[in-house]
Order: sequence, then C-alpha cells, then structure tokens
Amino acid sequence: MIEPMQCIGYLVRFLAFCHLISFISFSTVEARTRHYDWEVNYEYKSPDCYKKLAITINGRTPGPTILAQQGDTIIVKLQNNLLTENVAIHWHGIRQIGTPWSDGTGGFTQCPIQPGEKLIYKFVVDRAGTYTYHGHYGMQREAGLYGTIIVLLPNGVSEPFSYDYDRNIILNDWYHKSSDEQATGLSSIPFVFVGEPQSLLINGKGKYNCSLLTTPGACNATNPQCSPHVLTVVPGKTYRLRIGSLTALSALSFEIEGHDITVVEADGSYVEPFVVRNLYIYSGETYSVLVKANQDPSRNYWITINVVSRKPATPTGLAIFNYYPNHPQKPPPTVPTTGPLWNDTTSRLAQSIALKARQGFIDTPPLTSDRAIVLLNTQNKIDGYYKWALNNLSLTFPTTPYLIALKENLTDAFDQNPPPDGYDFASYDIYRVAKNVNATSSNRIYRLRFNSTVDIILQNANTMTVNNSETHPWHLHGHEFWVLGYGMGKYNMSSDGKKYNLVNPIMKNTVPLHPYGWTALRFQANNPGVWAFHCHVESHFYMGMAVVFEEGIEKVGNLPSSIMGCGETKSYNRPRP
Ligand SMILES: *[C@@H]1O[C@H](CO)[C@@H](O)[C@H](O)[C@H]1NC(C)=O
Ligand SMILES: *[C@@H]1O[C@H](CO)[C@@H](O)[C@H](O)[C@H]1NC(C)=O
Ligand SMILES: *[C@@H]1O[C@H](CO)[C@@H](O)[C@H](O)[C@H]1NC(C)=O
Ligand SMILES: *[C@@H]1O[C@H](CO)[C@@H](O)[C@H](O)[C@H]1NC(C)=O
Ligand SMILES: *[C@@H]1O[C@H](CO)[C@@H](O)[C@H](O)[C@H]1NC(C)=O
Ligand SMILES: *[C@@H]1O[C@H](CO)[C@@H](O)[C@H](O)[C@H]1NC(C)=O
Ligand SMILES: *[C@@H]1O[C@H](CO)[C@@H](O)[C@H](O)[C@H]1NC(C)=O
Ligand SMILES: *[C@@H]1O[C@H](CO)[C@@H](O)[C@H](O)[C@H]1NC(C)=O
Ligand SMILES: *[C@@H]1O[C@H](CO)[C@@H](O)[C@H](O)[C@H]1NC(C)=O
Ligand SMILES: [Cu+2]
Repeated sequence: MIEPMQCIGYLVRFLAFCHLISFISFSTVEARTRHYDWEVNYEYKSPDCYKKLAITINGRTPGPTILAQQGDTIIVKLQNNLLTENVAIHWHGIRQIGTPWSDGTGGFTQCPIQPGEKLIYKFVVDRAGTYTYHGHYGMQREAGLYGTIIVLLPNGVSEPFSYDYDRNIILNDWYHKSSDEQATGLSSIPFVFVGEPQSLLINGKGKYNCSLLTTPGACNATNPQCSPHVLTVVPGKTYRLRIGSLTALSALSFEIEGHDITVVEADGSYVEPFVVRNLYIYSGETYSVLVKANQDPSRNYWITINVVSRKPATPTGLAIFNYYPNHPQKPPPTVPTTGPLWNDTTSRLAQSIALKARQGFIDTPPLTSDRAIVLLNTQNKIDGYYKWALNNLSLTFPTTPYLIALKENLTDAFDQNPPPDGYDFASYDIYRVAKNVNATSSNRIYRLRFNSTVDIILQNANTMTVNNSETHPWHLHGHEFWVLGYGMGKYNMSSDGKKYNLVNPIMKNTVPLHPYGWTALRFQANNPGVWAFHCHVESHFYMGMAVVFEEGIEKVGNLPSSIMGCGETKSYNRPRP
C-alpha cells in the first residue's frame, strides 16, 4: 500500500507493517512545484475483510498522501478511469486563493471530469497544517476516494511544540452497499436511509465480522488488507499524530488506551494546548495531537474509534499502538474501550468550546460584522421525498456550475433571487417534530459584498423523528472562519451575540453543530470565487444540506476551459483572450 522507504530506518525490520506514510523527512522538502499523476479506478478491495468495489487512486484507498511545504504549487493530473461515472476531487482546507476553479466541487466550481478524461488541478498550498482531499461528486467520497494533505512550515520556521516523529491517521466509516445504491435509496419513495456503517476504518483498515454473513464468500477474515493498522512507537518518544476524519456519517471519539493526548492543531490552526483522554472528531475536521509513549512498554495498547451522537450499531474501530520492540500485531491484553456515552452531548460541546487559538498565534476577528445569516437546519419532505433544508430551502445545484454561470453572466443557469437571511425566529419551535411541509428545492445563492465581514449562525432543530436532533459538521470552502461560540437551544439574537469569543477564537474550516444547539462563525468575504458551505455528512449534503456563497466574482481571473463542458457550457465556445 505504501513505499517502504517511507518507513523510518529504525523500524526497517517492521517494514511489512508500515502501511501508511509514517515519517516525514524535512530534508526532502525543497522543490516548489509538486507534480502528481493520479488515475482513478474502481477496484475490488477488502478494507474491512469484505470484498467490494472501491474507488482507488493509483491502486490505493486511502489515496496517496500529498506532502508539501507552505508556498508550494501542487499540480495533480487527474485521469478518470471510472467506466461510467464522472469524478471531481476537492482539496479540503486549501483556500484556493486565485484559483477558485481548482476547488474540485462538481457542479459548483467545475463540470465533473467525464469517464476517460483528464483534468489538471493546480493550486498553491499557502498555509502549513493538516488537510485532506476527497471526492466531491455524487457520493464518491464514501466509496474510498480520499486522502491526506500535509503542508510543512517554510524552512527555518519551527512549530510552537516539539515532537520526535510525525504520523498520519485518517479515519473513515465504511459501507458494504455501493454509493450508487445508497444515493438511489436516498432519492426514492419510499425513502431508504443509508443506515449505520458496517465498519470503522483507521488508515483504511477495519474488521467486519465475516461470521455475520450467511454466504461469507466475499468476506475473508485473514485477508491482509484488513489486518489492523499498527502504529509502532519507541518508548519515551513523543509522536505528533495528524488525525483527519472523512466519515460519511459518523461522529467519532478517538482514544489511545492509557495515554493522554494533547491537542495542538485543528484544521491548520494552532490550538492552545489541552489534554484529553478522548478526542471527538467530526467529518471534515483534522487535528494534530501529541502523544508520549510513556506507558509500560512491555505490551501493546488499543487505538480505538467509536461512534458518538448516533446510537452506535457499528463495532469499535481498532488499530494497535505498538511499543517497539514488541511484536507489532501482538494483541493488547485488554478489552478495547467502547468510548464515551454516545448521547453525552454535554462533553462534546465542552470539547468544542475548549478549542482556542494558541497564544502568540491569534488572528483576532473584526469586532463587528456587516451581515448575519441565520441558517435553520431542518429535515423536510418535498413532494414526498426526504430532504434537508436551510431556512426552508434545500439545495439542488444546477447543471451549469455556479462559478462558470456567474463569471460568464449566464443568468438563466439558476434562480437569481436571494435565499433568506433568517427564518421565522419567533414562532419556530426547535424542539417540536418538524412538519416543514413547505420547504422547496432551490438553487439560489448568497451573494456577499466583497471583503465584508459575515456572521453565520447555524441553528439546529428537531428532525422528523420525536426527540431527535443530529450533529451536523459544517464545512466552508475557500475560507477558514472564526468560531465565535456555541450554545444549546435557540440562538438569541440580542443576548448570545454579546457572549461571542472575540479574544482568542480558533479558526477552522469545519465545525460541528450540536443537537438542539447553535454555532456562530465569522469570516471575511475576501476570496473571489463561489464557495460551497455544507454539512459534511455525505447523505445530508446529497439531500440538499448546503448553501452557496459568491464573493468578488468580478475579480476572478479567466476560467480555464478545462472546467467547462456541461450544462450551458456544453456549447460554450466564446473565443478566449
Ligand atoms: C461474530 O458473529 C458471530 C455470529 O453472530 C458471533 O457468534 C461472534 O461472537 C461474533 N464475533 C465477534 C468477534 O464479535
Ligand atoms: C483468505 O485469505 C488468505 C490470505 O490471503 C488466503 O490464504 C485464503 O485462501 C483466503 N480464504 C478464502 C476462503 O478465500
Ligand atoms: C443515553 O442513551 C442511553 C441508552 O443508549 C440511555 O440509557 C440514557 O438515558 C441516555 N442518556 C441521555 C442523557 O439521554
Ligand atoms: C458579465 O457582466 C459584467 C458586469 O456587467 C461585465 O463586466 C462582464 O464583462 C460580463 N462578462 C461576460 C463574460 O460577458
Ligand atoms: C417555511 O415556510 C412556511 C410557510 O411558507 C412557514 O410557515 C415556515 O415558518 C417556514 N419555515 C421556516 C423555517 O422558515
Ligand atoms: C404551505 O403552503 C401552502 C400553499 O402555499 C399553504 O396553503 C399552506 O398553508 C402552507 N402550510 C404551512 C404549514 O405553512
Ligand atoms: C478588507 O477589509 C479589511 C478590514 O476589514 C481592510 O483592512 C482591507 O484593506 C480590505 N481589503 C480590500 C481589498 O478592500
Ligand atoms: C420527548 O421528550 C419529552 C421531554 O423530554 C418527553 O416528555 C417525552 O416523553 C419524549 N417523547 C418520547 C416519545 O420519547
Ligand atoms: C433574548 O435574551 C434577552 C436578554 O436576555 C431576553 O430578554 C429575551 O427574552 C430573549 N429572547 C428570547 C426569544 O428568548
Ligand atoms: Cu448534516
């Protein structure tokens, strides 16, 4: 799965167990342009022992890690070898300043790449940190199309914390049904939900219990593809773990048995360090944590991930924290933890609030905003179909990508009316089972005044099920935002705004909206382009849980013709300057 050279010499005798990039050599970081040639294919894979078709990049899922240095230009030549499906890849957390057409969001910033065709993504990684990439067309991300991006600091600049080794951990949940089958269920009457995932994966490895199948033919418990990931540590050393989650549905709790973890980075921003036993991580988030190998070295320990916020029906995801020189696959002598109570919203909210920008690295927000948009998150029915909506509007993006439609003045490509900045605050009861029969499908967008300061208040509510409200991890493209506050219940315009953290708010690109709660964000609309803002739960996004922001479209440079070829751009052949 990985080139053995990426395993540090000390561990050479365990080459067979070095499954992911596990060491970063700073001395190799010199070149300023990094070229990647990627081929996207369907291949049979057994990441949790069950064999199914997965989408791979150059034969792998998770795909290759992009390792770069701040300021480098990344060029990815993406060849779509899927026989019957389009594809697009989003570079999650990369702001695409000056290159909004490389954001990789099918239907928003580009026409998806058709089978047999190639697209060149070119962008600058302008900020050090831990990021990810993933499919952003249909529901392909959960078919295995995802990976990690690591951006190192410029030469001569050091991190405000120290560690001996750097390791990647990418988390996912895994379904046995194909993403097409899932998408079809979501858009059918009767509705068929994707349900809870069959497995949780750590660095692309999980374990499904093959005995649960009546015909286990496709499931082989001894397939090496599903041996647990092993993280080998040297006693006394400190490890920086770069942890990212790209789950389709699940919020996770990450834990290393018996070891404290110190959170130091989130979505590329330094965090005022704090110590936890378990890290909550939502789809689309990344963290760096420091872990010291300071426990009894005569045994191994479990690394566990457990589902939180939904009643778990998926076994704990396991990897092995292996003290050198113990045998890497020697199972720890203990029973793996099942994690915190799945419905302990209080402790998840507390951890969200605990994330603060690190002293000395605080980029303070403007003290006031020019505009506040409150987005009520509801589950709805539209013409009998289940949808998610924001202020009564459920997004169905047009066949002509927004970026192209706006830049080329194709005003009939989507509804030019603005969506509402709020909802009926006074009479909407967020605890009542929503009927929301009057939601509509819409492709309207928010147009932001360039360089204005915008607040977004995400308001959660009851779903269409009694006493149920879900966690929604919201992700903004093209930006990082300040996280000004979280609260439970209904956001109060006059009192809650006064409690915002304007002193040391963390800047992130993905943030949870907790059940029945609200989350307030602020960002500056200073990146010319068109940017999706959406729930990172794959099925929710597919069911319309997204909005679109346009800012400074007139400042966007000429669009490459390679992103065109769909919708109204099919016959688009205006001579290019
Ligand atoms: C796997 O499933 C079988 C059949 O239900 C059950 O007997 C067994 O205990 C399960 N094994 C594990 C490790 O959960
Ligand atoms: C399961 O995988 C192992 C290891 O690859 C192989 O030796 C064995 O034949 C496989 N079993 C079946 C039933 O395919
Ligand atoms: C959490 O869920 C468990 C069942 O899984 C239930 O017994 C408990 O009462 C719930 N706690 C809260 C605070 O809802
Ligand atoms: C689109 O409209 C703007 C504002 O009217 C104008 O400046 C621009 O040249 C137009 N672009 C195209 C491609 O027609
Ligand atoms: C949705 O629209 C209906 C009527 O058009 C209205 O009563 C309701 O309050 C709206 N809901 C929201 C969340 O704005
Ligand atoms: C939904 O819209 C219809 C038609 O516009 C209207 O008659 C009805 O009262 C609305 N229902 C609600 C709950 O607002
Ligand atoms: C954007 O706004 C900031 C202050 O909010 C100001 O410092 C900056 O000059 C503005 N930039 C542009 C291009 O208007
Ligand atoms: C929903 O929650 C309310 C308030 O906590 C409680 O009174 C009611 O019994 C619950 N209903 C169900 C169906 O659980
Ligand atoms: C909002 O907060 C203010 C001040 O605490 C309070 O007077 C007002 O009743 C609250 N509004 C609502 C709708 O709860
Ligand atoms: Cu959601």
